[in-house]
Amino acid sequence: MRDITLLQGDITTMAVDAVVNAANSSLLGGGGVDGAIHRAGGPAILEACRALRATTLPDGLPAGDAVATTAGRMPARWVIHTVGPVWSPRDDRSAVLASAYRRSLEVAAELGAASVAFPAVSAGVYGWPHESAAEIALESVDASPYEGAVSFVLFSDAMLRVFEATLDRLR
Ligand code: AR6
Repeated sequence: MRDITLLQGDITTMAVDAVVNAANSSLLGGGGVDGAIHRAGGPAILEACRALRATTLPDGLPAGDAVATTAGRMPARWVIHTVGPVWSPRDDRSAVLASAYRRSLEVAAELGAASVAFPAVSAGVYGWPHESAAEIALESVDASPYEGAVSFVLFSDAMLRVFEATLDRLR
């Protein structure tokens, strides 16, 4: 496995080139990490998202894709907004979640970002079971050709432990 750093904390404080936002397709804000990023970065992020909606993304950002904006007042330079799938017990949406990670790292490479921090995409409001969310996250990052540094910043100690156990198992 490639080197992946696991940390517990608030992603909005991270001094990395790009922080990834677990957004929704509207790109116009929400709760969870999305709300925290917009609060910490200030109005410049929403302004940039509105500009995307007015130009290249009139229908919003589809699940599994990613797009970058300024990080406003956060220490990071960019926010890479991605949209994870909503968990479904009937429908296997794992490929969409994997795509959210893969596309985020493609955008990071296009930006020239040397370091990227991810939250656990889809593992909050979108309801993805934590062990599965961690496994898809770590495997997708491992499979990506992105050459920069990748970290996961998990909000709770419990989620950090899930990611640590999963990483141990995959190694
Ligand atoms: N830093 C790091 N992780 C965080 C932070 C933070 N500051 N705040 C929350 N988390 P969620 P989703 C964790 O719900 O499931 C939004 O309303 C959180 O504990 O933010 O992809 C969007 O607008 C969880 O482990 O994202 C969408 O509508 C993880 O981040 C919807 O929620 C992801 O939880 C997206 O849902």
